[in-house]
Amino acid sequence: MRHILEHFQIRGVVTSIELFGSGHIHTTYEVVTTKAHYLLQKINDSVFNEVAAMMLNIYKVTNYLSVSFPKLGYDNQETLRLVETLKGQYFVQVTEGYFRMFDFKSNLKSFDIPTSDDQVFEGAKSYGYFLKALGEFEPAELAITIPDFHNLAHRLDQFNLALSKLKHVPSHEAAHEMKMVNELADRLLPIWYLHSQEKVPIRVTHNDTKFNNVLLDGSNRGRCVIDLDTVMPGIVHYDFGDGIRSTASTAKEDESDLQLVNLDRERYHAFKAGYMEGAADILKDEEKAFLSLSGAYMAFIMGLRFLTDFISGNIYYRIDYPHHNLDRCRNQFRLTHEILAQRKDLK
Ligand code: GN1
Ligand code: MG
Repeated sequence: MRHILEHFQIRGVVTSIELFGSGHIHTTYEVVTTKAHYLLQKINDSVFNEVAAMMLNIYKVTNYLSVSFPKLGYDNQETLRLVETLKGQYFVQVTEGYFRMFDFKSNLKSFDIPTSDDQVFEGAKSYGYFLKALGEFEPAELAITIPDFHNLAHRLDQFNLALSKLKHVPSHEAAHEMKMVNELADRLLPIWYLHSQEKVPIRVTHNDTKFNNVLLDGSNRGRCVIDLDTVMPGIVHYDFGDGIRSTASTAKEDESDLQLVNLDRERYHAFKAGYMEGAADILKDEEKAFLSLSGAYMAFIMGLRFLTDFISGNIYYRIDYPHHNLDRCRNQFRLTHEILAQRKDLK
């Protein structure tokens, strides 16, 4: 690690390097020096094949936001700052892989599950500001870091391909979940058509708006949206929906006791109110019309990806035990059903 850190323009002498966070994709370390505090990440380049293009996206977006937040008067919204390498670049490739660094925001914190409606409102507001502050940024200027990321038709193809490679489907431990796929897909594909048929504006979206990707300060005010790897062209439903599935569930994403997994209406409304405070004035009526379904769309797409990974031998997501992806899938399918069942009231 120390030899990797030598590539970056860091201040002070390194005093500790520790594993950090709960992401499923990269490996993150907290680095403390005698003068500063950083995050070091080993980039997962089998998930993000085009590391240079991804880093250029992040560079462009953080630069843009550092101008547009103050311009819009959002003085308490911050963005990430990449640490340059000695050669003036934003990542290094060494024998161990690709690495990048960010300033560590020591005064801010993330939460895997929110602890109050107020936190949800605040986090959602930052996500709303994020969408709005990038409202004039041309989506086509960003590289597509993961093609078809939230394309449900494509995720179904990937699932069916994995399914076709299995020998004994009826007796498979995920047989019940496999049967649920087609029915849920029929109900949720209309969200994908909003994008593919351009029925709503294509915007710069974050695409991974889990609650733990927004940092809050000590008074629980939303301050900084992080994890910019998948910022690329998308529709607002991806961000709103991923926010709902991760903040308005009564349990964490991998809770295996499904009785505990429900939709928390108060949290739903807190997220919606916060997001609208941040972004409502740029959203069109045709976008707003489908927001209540978007949480179910994102929960379903995540469940489907967890299921596909499970039946493919757990090659994508980091897992802590053999059935982790199956538990995540069951949890997300249950949440999908909950949101669909309550959809009319949510509207
Ligand atoms: C991954 O980066 P991280 O761990 O926040 C995944 C998201 C999923 C999420 C599920 C690049 O996000 O799409 O929603 O896990 N990111 C990628 O927790 O696949
Ligand atoms: Mg991520």
